This record gives sequence, C-alpha cells and structure tokens, in this order.
Amino acid sequence: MHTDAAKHAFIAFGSNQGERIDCLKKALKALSDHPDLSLVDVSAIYETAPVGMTDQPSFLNMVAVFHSKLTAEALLNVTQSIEQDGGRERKERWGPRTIDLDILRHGTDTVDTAHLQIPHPRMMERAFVLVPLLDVAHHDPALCEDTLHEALKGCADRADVKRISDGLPDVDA
Ligand code: A4P
Ligand code: MG
Repeated sequence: MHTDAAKHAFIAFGSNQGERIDCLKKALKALSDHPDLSLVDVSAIYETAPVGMTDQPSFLNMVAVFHSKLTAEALLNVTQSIEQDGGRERKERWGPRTIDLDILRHGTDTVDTAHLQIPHPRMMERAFVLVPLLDVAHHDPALCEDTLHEALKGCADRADVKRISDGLPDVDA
C-alpha cells in the first residue's frame, strides 16, 4: 500500500555478522530500488560495541534517510523482507545479525501497535543510533538536533561509537 505524500523515513542499519559492509550495502540498495522509496542521504558508518547482549561481535551502524510513499506498516513489511533476504535468522532478541533495519521515524507518524512502534521506542537511549542520526537529522526540521545531543549525553555507550568511514562507497545520495 502506498500514499501520495512523501514522508522522510529514517532507518537505522546494524550488522555484526558476515561481511558487515556488504550487508549494509545490500540492504541500502534493496531499499533504494523500491519503487516507493528514494534515497535522500546516508550517515557515516560507525563501529560500535554491542549493547544489551554484550557477548557478541562489534556492530557496524549507520542511518539512511528516504522519501517514502509507503505507509509505516508497508515500510515494516519491506524492511523485514530485506532482513530475511539478507540471511537474517531471528534466534534471540538483541542477538547477532547480518542485518537489522529499525524504522526510527516516518514523517510525523506515531504508531503504537504490538508489532510496530514509531518513533522507535529506544532510539533516544542509544549512541549507536543517535550519533549516525545526527549526521542526517537536518533533513527533517521536526527533528531537533539539540534534543538529540542532549539525549546523547545520557547514553552509556557514547564512548563506544567510532566513525570508520564517511559513508558507503559507490552510493549516490
Ligand atoms: N518493531 C517494532 N517497532 C519497530 C520499528 N520501529 N522498526 C518490531 C523495526 N521493527 C520494529 O525486532 C523485533 C520486533 O520489533 C519486530 O518483529 C518488529 O515487529 P527484531 O529486529 O526482530 O529483533 P531485535 O532487533 O533483536 O529486537 P529489537 O527490540 O528491535 O532490538 P533493537 O532495539 O533493534 O536492538 N548494539 C549495537 N552496538 N548496535 C546495534 O545495532 N542492535 C541491537 C538490537 C542490540 N544491540 C546493538 C544493536
Ligand atoms: Mg530490530
């Protein structure tokens, strides 16, 4: 299902299994190729220490912004099928994964159902989300960068987020 008015969709990418850069690239391409999504911008890529279940490899994290003509629910279907195509097996919550795609925001939508919450309920507590989000937050005037910086000060994982590249190579945004 799609709507005519495009919204800014902010999607957080995480990978800590396999060729992590390739997993990010593959998911970004799949989203960009969707007829109702167009890529606006990508953050830098960050290497981050695992949060939650700490006994697992480090992650690569980034955030991408799209113009979305999908509904939030349809976008979740798209991200979940891309996760599956990326070889993700859901074994345990917060466990290792080839690709995790979390919808952080979708325009000004607020959704609170059993299977979808937007804005993402944990986004303001995690430096591995907030730091890349700050790279691209200017695309949405409703996203207050001061609020993001303030939230970042309270994140326990703040020191564990290291910028490793300015963005994915070979991506036109
Ligand atoms: N779901 C609800 N709202 C959303 C949303 N806005 N976007 C539901 C995407 N999914 C959403 O997710 C579980 C369920 O969340 C889905 O079925 C969907 O209906 P999942 O991807 O299957 O499982 P998960 O990712 O293990 O659980 P969860 O709760 O999404 O975990 P998080 O919060 O994504 O944390 N440490 C570092 N350094 N970097 C990371 O990327 N990621 C996690 C996962 C933990 N630690 C990490 C990282
Ligand atoms: Mg997830």
